[in-house]
Amino acid sequence: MLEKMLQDLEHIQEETKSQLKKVVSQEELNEIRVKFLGKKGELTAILKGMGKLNNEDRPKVGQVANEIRNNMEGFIAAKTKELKEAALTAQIEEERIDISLPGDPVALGHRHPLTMVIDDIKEIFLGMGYEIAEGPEVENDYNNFEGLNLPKDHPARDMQDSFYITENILLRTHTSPVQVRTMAKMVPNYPVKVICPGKVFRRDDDSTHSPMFHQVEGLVIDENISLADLKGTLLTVLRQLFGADREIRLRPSYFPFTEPSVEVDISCGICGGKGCRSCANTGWLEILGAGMVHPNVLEMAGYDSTKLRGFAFGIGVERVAMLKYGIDDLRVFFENDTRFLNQF
Ligand code: 2NM
Repeated sequence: MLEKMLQDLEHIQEETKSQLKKVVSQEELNEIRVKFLGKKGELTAILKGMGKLNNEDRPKVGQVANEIRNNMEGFIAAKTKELKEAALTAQIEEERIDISLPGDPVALGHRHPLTMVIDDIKEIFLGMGYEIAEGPEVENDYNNFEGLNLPKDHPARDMQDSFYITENILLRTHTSPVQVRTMAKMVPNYPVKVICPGKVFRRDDDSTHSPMFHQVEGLVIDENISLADLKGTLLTVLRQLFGADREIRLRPSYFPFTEPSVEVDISCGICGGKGCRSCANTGWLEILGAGMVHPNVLEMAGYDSTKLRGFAFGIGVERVAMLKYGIDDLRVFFENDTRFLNQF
């Protein structure tokens, strides 16, 4: 009886050990635990026979049974740990990030061609000692018109040409109000040497006009400023912008805020001034407007026009970019088609 029970106990221990070897899942492991150690399991079944043992043998079997239960629990615990570790290893393997894989390419943007031209112009003027001034795009009547010698009945103030917010407030039609603000801030100090880049707005819309476009205007006020200073400055700037081989010419023109006023042409970069299709056989391309600041403008700002003079100019950024890059329709700048923009 005793021998038989000890053998049986030894047997279920060995049986547990060997069956555990084949276990690959937590479910199978639980089945084995129930089968050998459960309330209705094999160990319990063997121990039911203990009642038939004599008083001497019972404690021996009890002691061996305890040892064997501990061993079996130990095997199961070890297997549990093994399964958990295997599961974790599998999970880590599954989630592993292959750091050698190339990443998703980031589409790199770049400056807009108009920004490139504005930056070029700024750089040139900064190199000549100018300061850069900026101002609001929504302006009052005085800064946009009145202070620039454009009285209330002047045709350049036509409602057709401007976007009005109220009778007295409008989207600036040029960056000149920034020069007016600069003069108001500086007066009576001089010299004034500023450029004012920015967006301007006019009620125009076709292949050469956009309701929003960009200007860089400039203003110099000092003693003894002459038209020669203006011409020399513009020649220097335009040669840096378009190439050292370019010439310029000044033609008489009219602006309310300058007297005299000029249109500035640059020699054609395609034919070198001989005349070709792109310059309508003239050899010249119109590039900007300029002039000597009207004494009324200086006086309204508080400067003594008998002591000081100034020159001013206005460059259309889109026009410069179109000439520089050979673009014939200004609207492409604002359509944001990356096939166009990526060419620069
Ligand atoms: C132009 C042409 C000529 C100009 C004049 C002034 C100011 F404020 F001094 F009066 N600012 N900008 C000016 C002169 C602008 O643009 C074609």
